Amino acid sequence: MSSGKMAWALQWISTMAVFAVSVSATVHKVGDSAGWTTLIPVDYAKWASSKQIHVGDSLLFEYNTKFHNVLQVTQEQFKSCNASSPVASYNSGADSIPLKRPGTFYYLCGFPGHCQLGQKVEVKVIAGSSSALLGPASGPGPSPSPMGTPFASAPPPSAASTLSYFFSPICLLVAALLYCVCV
Ligand SMILES: *[C@@H]1O[C@H](CO)[C@@H](O)[C@H](O)[C@H]1NC(C)=O
Ligand SMILES: [Cu+2]
Repeated sequence: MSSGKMAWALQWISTMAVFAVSVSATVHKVGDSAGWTTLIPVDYAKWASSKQIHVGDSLLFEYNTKFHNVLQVTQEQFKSCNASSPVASYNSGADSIPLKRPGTFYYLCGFPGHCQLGQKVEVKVIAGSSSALLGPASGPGPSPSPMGTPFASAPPPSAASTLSYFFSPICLLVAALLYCVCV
């Protein structure tokens, strides 16, 4: 084989390895194992404050569509549980919402009374993508006093599946395969 090809392949592999690290997007399941519900009194504010949510991550709302939906609203409407003119609405029962820019985003359930019961969540999205393979930023994270929370029994990382764990082995495998084919 030519050394040119070899160099190219190595270059490509290292590029993909960097890509694998930088393209890490975490899926944050709202409410963790409880999901998006009123059946269990989930403290969604506490849930949100326990997460580090970055641009590029996404939220996953899972719920029974007979009883719930997801409406993105403004801060004012969030405060007053006003569902009359949402910014965006979702009703698939497994809504994946990509978070494309930093800022604070407000979601509530539009079914009568549910927001008042606490089915509302305020999400702060931090600039910069999460880098699971580089540092502790999106690891298990800071766990704000687990004491006194009746429903905090779920292990912290269970709900947040980090794509980078898939990405890096897949990228490296593809790179290795291509390397074998090309050289
Ligand atoms: C809800 O929001 C709409 C649109 O902003 C507004 O017209 C309405 O008065 C609000 N309702 C309440 C009860 O605040
Ligand atoms: Cu609801």
